[in-house]
Amino acid sequence: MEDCQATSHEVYVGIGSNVGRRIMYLGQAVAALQKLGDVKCSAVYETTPVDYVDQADFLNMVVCLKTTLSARQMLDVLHQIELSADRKRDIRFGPRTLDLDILLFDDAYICLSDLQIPHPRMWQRAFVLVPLADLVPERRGLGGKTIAVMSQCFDEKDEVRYVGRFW
Ligand code: PH2
Ligand code: MG
Ligand code: MG
Repeated sequence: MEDCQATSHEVYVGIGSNVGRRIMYLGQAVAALQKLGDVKCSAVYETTPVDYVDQADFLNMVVCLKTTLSARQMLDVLHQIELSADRKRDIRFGPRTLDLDILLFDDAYICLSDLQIPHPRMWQRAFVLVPLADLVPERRGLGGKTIAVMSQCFDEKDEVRYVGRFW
């Protein structure tokens, strides 16, 4: 018999907001992702900005989504969700109502001009690895260490403060 089931993918999406009602924007993103498939959410953390430091603190979290969308389709959908939160693209690494980044897509390695998976900066970012460790502490990352171990290897300047579980 022909197999008509579309392949399901496991996608990890990093979510951040540091403009306006941050928790509301995170909630909008979770609701939009829930329409695409089953989701599991990390806790929410308040984090000190990195890369571009002269901006407000972020709320960050990570969502695991099971979906039949391709990585390219996911990227397009994430852009649409950002746009619906009135996201502006002006300063690189600067303030944003909502930022949705594909961190991991199954075990895929993708290197295109506009889509790199795993996310190239995720391994240096406590605001990604700490919430990711809520969902997949034993998964191994760059260099073979577990996400749980990597998430504990940051200085105090990479501040990540637990806020709570909302979803
Ligand atoms: N996102 C950035 C740049 N800096 N800092 C924190 N703490 N959290 C973020 O989500 C973040 C950032 C660009 O995407
Ligand atoms: Mg980002
Ligand atoms: Mg982004």
